[in-house]
Formats: sequence, structure tokens, C-alpha cells
Amino acid sequence: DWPIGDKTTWQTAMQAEEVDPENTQDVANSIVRHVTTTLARQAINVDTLAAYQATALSVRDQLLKRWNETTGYHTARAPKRIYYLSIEWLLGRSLDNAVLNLGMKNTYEDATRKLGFNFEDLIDEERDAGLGNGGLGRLAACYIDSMATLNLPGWGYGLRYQYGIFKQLLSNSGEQLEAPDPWLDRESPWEIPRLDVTYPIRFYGHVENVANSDRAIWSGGQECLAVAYDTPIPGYGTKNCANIRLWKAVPQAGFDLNSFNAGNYEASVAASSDVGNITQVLYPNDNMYQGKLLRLKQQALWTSASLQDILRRFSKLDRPWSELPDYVCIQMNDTHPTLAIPELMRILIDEEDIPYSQAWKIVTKVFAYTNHTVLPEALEKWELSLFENLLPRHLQLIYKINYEFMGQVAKRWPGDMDRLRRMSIIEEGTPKYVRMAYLAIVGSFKVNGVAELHSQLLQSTIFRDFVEFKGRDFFTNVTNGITPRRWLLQCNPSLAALATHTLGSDHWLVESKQLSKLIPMADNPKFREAFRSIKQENKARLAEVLEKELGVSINVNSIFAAQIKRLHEYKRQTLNVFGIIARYLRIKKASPEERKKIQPWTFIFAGKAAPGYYIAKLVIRLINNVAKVVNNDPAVGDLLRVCFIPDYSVSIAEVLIPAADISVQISTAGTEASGTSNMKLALNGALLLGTVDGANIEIAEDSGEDQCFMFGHLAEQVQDVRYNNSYNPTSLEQRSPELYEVFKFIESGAFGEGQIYEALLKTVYDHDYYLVSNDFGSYLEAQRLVDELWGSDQDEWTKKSIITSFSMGDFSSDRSVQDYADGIWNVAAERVPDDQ
Ligand code: 4GP
Repeated sequence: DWPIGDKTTWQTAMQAEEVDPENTQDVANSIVRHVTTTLARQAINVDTLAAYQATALSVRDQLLKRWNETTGYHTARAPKRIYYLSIEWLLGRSLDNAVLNLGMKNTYEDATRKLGFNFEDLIDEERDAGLGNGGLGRLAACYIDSMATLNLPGWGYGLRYQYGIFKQLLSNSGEQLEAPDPWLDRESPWEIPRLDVTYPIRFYGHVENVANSDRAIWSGGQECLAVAYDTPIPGYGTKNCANIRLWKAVPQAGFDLNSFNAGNYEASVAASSDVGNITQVLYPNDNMYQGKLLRLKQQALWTSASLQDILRRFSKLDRPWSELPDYVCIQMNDTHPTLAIPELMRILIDEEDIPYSQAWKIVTKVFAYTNHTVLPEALEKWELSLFENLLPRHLQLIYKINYEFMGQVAKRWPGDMDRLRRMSIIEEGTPKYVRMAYLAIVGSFKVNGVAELHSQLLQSTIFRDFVEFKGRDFFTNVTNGITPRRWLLQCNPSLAALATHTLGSDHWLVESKQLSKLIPMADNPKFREAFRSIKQENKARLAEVLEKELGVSINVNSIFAAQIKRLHEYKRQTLNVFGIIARYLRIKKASPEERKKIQPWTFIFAGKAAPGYYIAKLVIRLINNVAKVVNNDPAVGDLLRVCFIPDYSVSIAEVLIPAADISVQISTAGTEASGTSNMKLALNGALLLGTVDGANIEIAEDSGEDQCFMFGHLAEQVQDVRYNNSYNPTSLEQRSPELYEVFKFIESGAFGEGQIYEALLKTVYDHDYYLVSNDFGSYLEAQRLVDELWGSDQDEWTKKSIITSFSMGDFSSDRSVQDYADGIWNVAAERVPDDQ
């Protein structure tokens, strides 16, 4: 049945819009149509930006056709769906990725060339979508790419921040400055406003319990709307297209009638602009919790709108509520969406009139929770009073959930008051807190960590009581992964082409384990030469950028060592910069004979510090001032360069990663949950210089320890060392004479007045919580081994690099997402038929 109007007219019109993916003229037509009718321009006034916009809009047309087909197909098939709730989506740019996934890159290159533009220039016009801080948000982006590629019926939900992660500037004294990121200034061609998809959201107000029922009526307070914006995400080698639905907060249509009537027009306009603030800005913290009311509002709006949307889709199936878990699985990317648990309870009980216990049975079959960090300062705990005020009904439900849960614990461990106190969702004390991780565990059917070590540590440390209560099977591990489409095909096209050419097929892009067939090529001199020259090309490209942006001359034959990630004490950029200073001192002291043994290095840093993170910002300042001194000291020659690339982003990562020889992954053992830049760098052939932490361990297992330079204390030793640092302190000089010398040099004013760095050095002098001094010696020793290999056997280096790169098949996000789909979600692929 054709739903509306004349079928032939519709179909002829749709066919007229068809673009043959291989036909350059078709593609050019669609670009020019956007130039004229969307942008209202002519050939004479199309600049590169306009050409980018028209091209992106033309690509978007292709995406939308697939999006429509996919949603239509999935609606008809009504499979179980997976919803991925992430408060961050660090997508980066979309144009290149989209044409690659659509298999239309050549056609678009040809068409834009014929229209007078270089496709690479158009790519550079795009602003990064920086709606995330780091690992957690980029992981979500890789996962949605994989869900689309694996044809899983999956959608992402998030927030449409007006301002993404701040722009990082550097002052003359090397300090980080922050400026807003107005990424929507030029509008994003990738988003589709769905002004008709809106849901009401309530804050504050009061709760009236309904007698003889579990129901309550929550009313009053402030109401606003969440409006949907969709971003289509194409799969690779499939028609399937996933979606990320982002919410924007807007005032209720019309102003608050009461204040209007009271003649308080201005106040009601002001209140409506308050609402707009909710989705104004992304909180710039990574691995760090900040208990701000506005952030709680963000979480409440996002979880409520997403759930209303999910339930509306489910309602159309006309199935009983008890079957919700057969159709819906919600994966919570960290605890930020945990409010979805009481919100689903509220909807089922208050709006659908389902008794509490029945509702709880449904809810606890829907949610799964991924933990991304064991750092205590990152665990979300909302102050109870804040919660009570903003979300009174949710707090009531949390009390009830906790009451029932405490009852079960008390039954199993009668009289164990301490256990009750430890496990309670409500933390007693002044003030009281709501522990979101515990609520997430109690309301989920599965909890996972993101690398083997991390998942073990979760079970043996912060969630230990819950393992005893829920049993071991309740907890699982899914090691993170990265999409090989963006992180090899897109960022390193030459290496991707070498793989495809040698394997005789590009099937590795969806079956990444096939890359392992290339490992034996490490013994083939011709292949080694090809591989090496690609690395050189990528290094030359990066060197050009560094010279242009930072004004630093680069030795392209030096070891490029990249540490590119958020600034954080646990990630130990400190160890890296102190190591650089030690190397600098060594170079300065070296006799001509000794100098010959020292290999040239280029240390590359990139990353932002949370604006309020004083110590992390000091580290940035130190790195920049060390760079200034080292890069301008003639005594150094070309043996050492230090580069801090400002405003790290996905796009910058795409240039950096293919050029690295060494991947610097040096967190204190047991602190980095997984890491994903370690996977990206390894896939592009960088050798791992790392601690025995996070996914480094699995990378070393898969590539073979021979390929890696591992060092430092092990996770199981950290507690003892830490204890000794605090309670049986020895002087820094005893712990690490090399580091002591470095500190004295900093204090002497070598990098600006010594006292600038006092607070930073003190963290190491005093308790050295992150074991910088304890690992410093073995770090330098690991670097020495790197020098030795680089200096003695370049061929051997390339072999190791090849083996590393092609051993990374298991770190594809396709593998991770398939693990989730099979082990947690119980969701199957629904591929849109090609002839559809
Ligand atoms: C990060 C972890 O620090 C990182 O190890 C991991 O690879 C990434 O999540 C993805 O799982 N955590 C955060 C955070 O970004 O804010 O907790």
C-alpha cells in the first residue's frame, strides 16, 4: 500500500533525485544545486567555505536517504534496539569520514576538482564537532561508527552543546588560556533539526503521593522542552545508517501564562532565556566530577527526553510493558545517564500506573552500565539537597530503591551495619550524597570495565562489596576499541592502501583481524621499505605543520614520541617532561664520544587541562618553557626538540598519530582504565613505551612484548609504594637521584623563576601519590633501550613497527561492539537489503 498520493509520481520524483555513486556529473549536479538553491550563490562567488558547505550538504543528502531507509526498515522489522546514552560525543570532522564510508570519495574528489576545488581543502574548512573531553566521548564516536557498520539497530543519545570543548590558547609565558568554541557559528551541515520532536521536561516543583498506590503526582516548578537534532552516522560497506539524537533545551512554547498575567512580562522572558543555558556548554572535565546544578539539569533533561523518545517508539509496537526488555536495551556510558533509572521508574509508575515491584523488574532488565575510571575524584556523588530541590520525585524513588536494596543486603548479612553503610546508595554524613555508581549498579543487569586490568580492579576495589552481593558474572569486561575506518583508512591513507594492496582486498576494514596476515611481511625487505617510507612521509607532513605552527625546526630522522591526551596527574605528562629535562642535561654534559650514543628525539605533546586544574596547567606551562629553552639552545643541535601543539582535537590527532614512532603511555599502573590513543598509535606503527596499565597490557600481549618498551611498578605494587612514600618517607634524592637533579635545575630558574613550579614539584617531593619518582629510573632505562634500538638497527625497528601495527586487529571497535551485542545487549544485526 502506498501511504499517500500517487505512487508513480512519488517514485518518479525519488528516482530523479538518485545519484549514481560512481557518476561524477551526478555528484557535481547535487553540489551545484546546493550552491544555487541552499546557499543562494553563483559560480562567481563560491569560495572554499561555500564549496565545503555545498559539498557537505550533498553528502548529507546521500546519508539521509540511507538514514530513511534504515529507520523505515527497522520500524518494519521491529527488532530489539540498543540505545547508547553518552553525555559526550567527540565526533571531530565528518566530511572525509562520510565519503569514505559511503564509498564515494573518488567521485567527490573528481566532482569537486571539476568544479575548481581541491577536496582536501574543503575537508579543512570543517569545524570539529568537539562535544567531548577525551577518551569517553571519542569512544562513543567509535562505537556508533561500529554499530552502523555492523548493521546493529542502534541509536546514540546526547546533548547538543552550543559550545563544545573550549579552545586552548597559549600565552607568551606558556600558560593555557581558554576561549569558547562556537562550533555552530557557521551552522553544521550534518545536523537535522527535528523541531517537531520535542518532549516536556520538569524541574523543581512538588510531589503529591496518591493514597493506596505507588503513584505520585509531580507538578509545578519549571517546565521546558527538549528538541531533537539528529546526526546520521553511515556504516562502512553497508546501506545502514545509525543516528545520534542530541537534545537542545528550549523554553516552553509561549511564556509562563501566570507571570504574563501578573504583568511580569520581563521576568518570564528572562526565565525562558535561563532554560537556553542548560545545553549551552559542555563541562570541560575529564576523569573529574564537578557537582554543579546546571550539570545535573543537563543530565535530567537528556535522560528524560531520551527515555520519552525510546518509550514512544516502543509504544507504537503495542506490546505490554513487561516486554520492554525484549525490545529495548540502554547502555549507560559511565554514570552520567544514571538518572534514566529513576526516570523510567517514574514514567512506569506515575504515568503508566504500574506497581513499584513490577516496574522494578522491568527496569532492571533494560540497563547496563560501563565504568570508565577507578579514580575516586571522578565518581559522581550528587549532594542530596541539590537533588531534592531539583528532582524531588526522583529522589523519592531513589530512597525507595535504596530501602529495598538495603533490605536485601541486611537479609544476607544480618547485623553487618558497616556493610550497609558502605553499600548504601545514600552516603550518610554532612552533607549527604547520592552515589550514582551504586545506583547504576543496583539498577543494571550488567556492569563492565573497559580493559582486563581495569575490570579486575573494579571488582577488587571500588565495587568489591557489589561483587559479593551480585556474584562475579554480573561484572564483565569489554576492552575498548577504535574504528579502523577513521584511525587507519582516513588518517593514514597510504598505509591503508599498502594493506589493501598486499592483502588483495580491503576486507580488513570490516574484518580487522585479517590484518594479522600482514605480520609475516615484516621479514620482506621490499615491504619494509614501503612501510618505512610511508612513516617518513607522515613524519614529513607533521614536521611541516610543527615548523609552520610552532616555528620549530624538526629533524625528520629523529624519534617522534607522542603523548597526546588530556593533562592529568595520573597520566604523568610530568614523567615525560622531567625525562626530557634529564635528557637535556645529559646532552649538555656529554663528551663528543658520549654524544654519538644519544639518539635524536622529538617529543610531541598535545592535550588540554581542565580550566580549574591548577597542577595540570602548571605542567603545560613547564612543557612550554622547557620547549623554549631546549629548542633554542645551540648546544642541543638537532638531538632534541619539544613541541606542545595547542588546541588538541580529533583533527589534530589524525595528523599526529600516523607520524609517531613512539607511543608514550605512562600512567601510574592501575589508574588508566584503558586508554585508546595507545590503540590508535599502535595501529599506525608506533612502538609502545608504556607502563603495565590499562589496555597497554593487552596491546603488549597481542603485539608481543618484544615490540614494546614496558617499565615501572606494577598495579599490585602501587599501594605499598604509595604507603611508603607517605609514611616511611625517604628524600627525593634517595628515591631518584636523577629526578632530584632535574628538580634542582628547574628550581635554579632554568625555565623561568623556579618558584612558579613549586606546587607541582611539591606533589612529588611530598607524597608522590602517582609514583613519579619511583618510576623515573626505570622510565629513563626504557628510553635508553629505545635509543639503542633506533641507533643500532633501523631495519629491526621497522620490523617491530610492522608487527605492532598488524597485530592490532582485536582493538577494532567492531570487536568491542560485537562483544557488547553478544555478551550484554543481546541485539542482532538488521542489515538493510541492498536492493531496497
Ligand atoms: C576514560 C579513561 O580515562 C580512559 O582510560 C578510557 O580509555 C576512556 O575513558 C574510554 O573508556 N575516562 C574518561 C572519564 O574519559 O571521564 O572518566
